[in-house]
Amino acid sequence: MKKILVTGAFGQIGSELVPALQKKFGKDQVVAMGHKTVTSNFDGILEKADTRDKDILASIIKKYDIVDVYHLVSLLSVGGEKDPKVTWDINVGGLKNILELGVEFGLKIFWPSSIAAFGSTTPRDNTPQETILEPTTMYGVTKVTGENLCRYFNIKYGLDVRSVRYPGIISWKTPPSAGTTEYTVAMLYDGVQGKGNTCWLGPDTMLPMMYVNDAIKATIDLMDTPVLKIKLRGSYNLAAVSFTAKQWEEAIRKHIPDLKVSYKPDERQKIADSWPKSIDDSQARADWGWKHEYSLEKMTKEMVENLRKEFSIS
Ligand code: VAH
Repeated sequence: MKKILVTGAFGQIGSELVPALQKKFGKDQVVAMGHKTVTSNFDGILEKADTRDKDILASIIKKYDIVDVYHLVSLLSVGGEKDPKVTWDINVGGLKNILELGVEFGLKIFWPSSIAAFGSTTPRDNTPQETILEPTTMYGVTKVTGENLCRYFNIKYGLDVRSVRYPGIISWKTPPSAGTTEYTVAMLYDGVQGKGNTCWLGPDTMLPMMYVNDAIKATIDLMDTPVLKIKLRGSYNLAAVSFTAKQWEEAIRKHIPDLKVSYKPDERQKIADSWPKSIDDSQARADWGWKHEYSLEKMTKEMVENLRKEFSIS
């Protein structure tokens, strides 16, 4: 049986990817690697390590005879601006360690890029697969660098590394972080708890978004795709739904009629304005059959229902 390593296993994506992989392959086939944030009651194989320590990563890969790696560790748009040097060290240094170990141990690797790889010179509507990549955040710079590293390691060493450019991912199981697109989760959490919400982006801000279930499906589907179908070794554009902050508010209000939202754009507005409004992901759909399942309405219904249970609100 294959042993799978998930780094960044306790972040927004990892905390849902690990259970999905455990369900598919069995708990004893998945190693969850965390660093500072580790869920106390985690049920599975747990390792704590810093992605910048290549020797520790190598020891984990040897200890469990790892075959597949989902390398999710990353500082995001807002956190990444607080200390750009650390962001580079973690996001690029960590990825380079994993790619080098991938060559050494013959690993198959998944690594997420992001719409943050695009910048204000990128066409914002139906952003094409091949386009201008001039990001204005260190997070975005590390994603463009990472895409080039993945492509180089595939060309130079034949490393089987696969990647998608995640849009804003929306989930309910982890509380909202301060990320640019997390205004969505923050509005939902406040609404379900009957609190007023102050949205840090303007009401007309449109961004490409995706429910976490779709993101997990795309991630596992890409790793399961026969290698001959993978035509792109930088990172595939990936999309589901695009909506404005006002449309998000209105979708939530269908379930929470007394939702109160005020709009007070902050420094994150500049980041959002440098990202696309919508994405052309036709190559992912053509090469490996990508298809999203969650509409804006379907995701808000599912999230409100789950958060009401989570907060014991009828
Ligand atoms: C952020 N949620 O806002 C992340 C995401 C595309 C944005 O990577 O930084």
